Amino acid sequence: MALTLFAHPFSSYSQKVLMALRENDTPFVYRHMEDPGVAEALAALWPIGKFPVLMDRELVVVESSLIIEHLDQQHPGKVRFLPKDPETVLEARLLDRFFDQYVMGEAGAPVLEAIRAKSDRLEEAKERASERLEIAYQWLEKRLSGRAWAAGDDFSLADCAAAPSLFYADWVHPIGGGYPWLRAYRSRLLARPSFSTCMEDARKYRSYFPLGAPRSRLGLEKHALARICMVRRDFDPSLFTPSGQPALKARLYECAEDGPWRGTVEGSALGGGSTVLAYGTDVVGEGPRLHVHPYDETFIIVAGCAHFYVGEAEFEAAEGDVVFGPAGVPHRFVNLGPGRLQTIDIHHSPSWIQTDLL
Ligand SMILES: N[C@@H](CCC(=O)N[C@@H](CS)C(=O)NCC(=O)O)C(=O)O
Repeated sequence: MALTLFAHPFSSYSQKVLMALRENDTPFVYRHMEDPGVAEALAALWPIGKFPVLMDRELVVVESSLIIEHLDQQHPGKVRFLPKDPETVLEARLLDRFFDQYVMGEAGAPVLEAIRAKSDRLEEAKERASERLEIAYQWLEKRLSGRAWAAGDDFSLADCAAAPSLFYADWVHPIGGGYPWLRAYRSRLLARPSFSTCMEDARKYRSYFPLGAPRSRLGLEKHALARICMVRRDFDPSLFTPSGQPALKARLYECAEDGPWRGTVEGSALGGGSTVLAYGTDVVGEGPRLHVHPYDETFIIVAGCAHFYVGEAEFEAAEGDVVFGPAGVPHRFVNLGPGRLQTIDIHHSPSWIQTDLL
């Protein structure tokens, strides 16, 4: 294959180029920066050591914007990244520079500060980033008003730069409700399949983000929707015969202790049909092993953020979310961080029955 890309799924500049490759289904070999020997191979090609780097047969192409221009010239597809008209091409380049330097660059500054060995200016760096991003958002709001894409009428290089920049900048300094055009533009980019694939591939590296990846806004919106749509059904108590079982109480965990809390109350202890587990961990990346139950399970995320693997499905769940694991479907979850994950897990069974698979 002619093209090889040195990249990492969590890297914004890698995502910019991956988006362009995926827009045109351009075939390429992915050299993941965490695979053995890949960082060394990259350093031999490009002593600066930054990625992405594209190899087109013998030619080494560096810098994300130039890689996209190279693809546009040498491997054109249905989506053209550089507009034909000379005025619009300058607009595309301006917006590409703007997103790289004044959005991604500013958002990246506190991130770099946080990962410095002796980070003593993090608060200052965060404040500075917020001030500068606010100025960038104001400019972009005017610029994007009435537009679908950043330059001209069509998707371009500028939009490839915009997607990862706005995706991450919003984590550092949220794009407020006063920027409706910018927020709508970000949502449009995030929904584009070439970028949503990047987001999915990056998801499992979210714990790398030193300032803490955000809670799922989508999750919150889904909840708000669930509350609005939820219709309670009344029933006629006179037609119902109580079972005669007594009400009982049991202790799941000692909340006077610091936590994270773990504990179990089997349904049989309360005379009920559900077993309740508390599971918590402060260790990012930690979680129960892959396992399966012969009954359904409902997980309530009480604090923090988790990545769930349920059969073929994978998703992120944050504080306030509820996840359903059907009977017989292997599942596990890990703490995505930052900080503590605390869940309450309801096993739809009077006793806890489980087989660990790994
Ligand atoms: N201007 C470069 C920036 C590339 C860049 O900063 N890449 C980051 C990853 S997103 C990197 O290589 N970081 C590792 C390092 O600096 O050693 C481009 O557009 O490609």
